Amino acid sequence: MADCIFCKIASGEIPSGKVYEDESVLAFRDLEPQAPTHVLIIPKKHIGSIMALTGADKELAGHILTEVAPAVARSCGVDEGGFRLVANTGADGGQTVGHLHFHLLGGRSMTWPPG
Ligand code: IU
Repeated sequence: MADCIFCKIASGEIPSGKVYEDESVLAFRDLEPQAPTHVLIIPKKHIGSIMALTGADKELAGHILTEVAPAVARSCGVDEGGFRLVANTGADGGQTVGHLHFHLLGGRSMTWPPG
């Protein structure tokens, strides 16, 4: 999508602190980290949020959950200590960028409930 900043990051038009990339997914360091490890995992194709996922995205969504997130956790060294994977969705969910992204946060103890 032309005016989507995460589409521009996915295409390389805007540089990012890349930690993982394959043909359909990019993971990069959040610009305002909320934990020692704070990585955003995004599909390269524009999907607005979890609510915009369709049946055609099952393989992509499964790939992110079963392969990419664990690989990023391992490469960042938070797989054994644990981490949080969260997709803020919509206004009440705190989503500020309208391109699906999973926050992978680790390197410190998380609290619950979130704010
Ligand atoms: P949210 O769940 O939509 O609020 O998360 C958006 C995140 O994207 C937030 O943590 C920002 O710090 C982060 N981010 C970024 O890393 N690089 C950017 O260019 C922009 C936002 I815009």
